[in-house]
Amino acid sequence: MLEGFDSQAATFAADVDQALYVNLVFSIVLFISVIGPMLFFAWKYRASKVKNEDIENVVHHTGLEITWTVIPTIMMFVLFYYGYSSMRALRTMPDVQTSIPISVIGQKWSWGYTYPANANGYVHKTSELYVPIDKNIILSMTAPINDVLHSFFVPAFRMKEDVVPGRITKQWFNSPTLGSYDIECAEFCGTRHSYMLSKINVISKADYEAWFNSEKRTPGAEDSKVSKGQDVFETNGCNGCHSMNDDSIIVGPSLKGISDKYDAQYIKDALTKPDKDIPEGFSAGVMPAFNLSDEEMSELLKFFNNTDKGEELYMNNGCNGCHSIDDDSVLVGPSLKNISEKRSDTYLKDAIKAPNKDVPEGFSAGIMPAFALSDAEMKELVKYIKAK
Ligand code: HEC
Ligand code: HEC
Ligand SMILES: [Cu+2]
Repeated sequence: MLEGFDSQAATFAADVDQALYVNLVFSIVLFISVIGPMLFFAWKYRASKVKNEDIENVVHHTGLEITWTVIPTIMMFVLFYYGYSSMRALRTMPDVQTSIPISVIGQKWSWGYTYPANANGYVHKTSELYVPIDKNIILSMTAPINDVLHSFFVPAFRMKEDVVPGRITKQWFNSPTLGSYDIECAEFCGTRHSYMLSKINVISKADYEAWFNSEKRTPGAEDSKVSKGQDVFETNGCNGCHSMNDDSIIVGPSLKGISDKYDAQYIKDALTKPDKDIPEGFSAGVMPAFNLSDEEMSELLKFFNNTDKGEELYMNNGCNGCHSIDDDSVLVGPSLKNISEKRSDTYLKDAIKAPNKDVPEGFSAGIMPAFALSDAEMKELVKYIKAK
């Protein structure tokens, strides 16, 4: 079921519903007044009841003709009034000064939102839309030039507008009810069309302001445990086509463990020239080219080279009690910062499994305990140490 559909969650939703109901009632009245008499006369003058000599040629009936012209005409004008006035409410943009402008990108197969810069110059980008209650919001929507048509549809707001490559379409709204409302794509746009979903979260003004002036990823987030790289991944819609958590194929191949398979250059090329190397079983021309900034690229690579697991192992096994990793200070054991420049993977693994084998100069054996980790854990731990 659509979330919040019953709540008429935008100021103009009631107008749109009223136009719909007037339309529905008039349609039923007109349908019955045409089909009803037709059925009645078809029955009354059925072939077995009428003799040829009884048939009269009626030429004219002024009263009847005026009635069936004037009444439907008035009804059509009433319909026009409701349709036009609700459309005007949707199409008349509010004053920009008193509104929040937000850009919307619709692309195969995800939605992305970019907010104005806050006082510190920080620009929020999200994959769900966050707006304050009782505030006019103006959406400027577009799709990348090499993409296809989409349509931004919010059923609970009774609002829908096309999103067109290379053109900016606008839609405004003001929501007087807190809540979370579904956004769908209402223009068939290919394989993952029905998964092109997002949400509008209407939150209190205070929550919005607090978030807007912060660098937090989402309002109310404890703090972004989510990295900048994951943001890049989601706001560019990579997650619409690539799984990161498991091996499932969405449209493109799963990118789980991608940085173990390929080097940074290969990944960069895969983004800028997606049709250069095509992995087996996939076809060219599906993945659009992306032009990320150097910073975004390096955050993305960090995200692919995910070291969360390793960091957890490092902390939980108490390595941090004896080794610094962010600077060169010596705690009990040597600092592990930049250790990958000095030591091979095998050396590091041995040093953790059998610490007394090779003892670095200035330290003594018998202090570091041996750790029995599984191969997978060892791999994650070494990856984390090496990334530092
Ligand atoms: C419209 C769907 C789509 C989107 C969006 C998309 N990709 Fe892809 N991606 C594909 C397909 C299909 C392939 C396989 C064919 C090819 O290489 O072009 C692919 C291939 C890749 C590869 C190479 C994988 C390999 O094993 O060789 C990488 C890396 C990649 N994508 C990363 C990304 C990133 C990062 C983003 C977001 C910035 C992204 N993709 C957005 C569909 C997509
Ligand atoms: C009780 C303190 C202590 C703990 C806990 C400890 N270490 Fe050590 N570590 C040392 C000492 C002392 C040395 C130097 C002597 C040696 O090699 O045994 C060392 C050496 C190392 C080396 C070799 C460094 C080099 O330059 O040769 C690595 C790698 C290492 N530790 C990683 C780890 C990891 C990973 C953990 C957590 C799983 C860990 N250590 C936990 C004290 C500790
Ligand atoms: Cu779409």
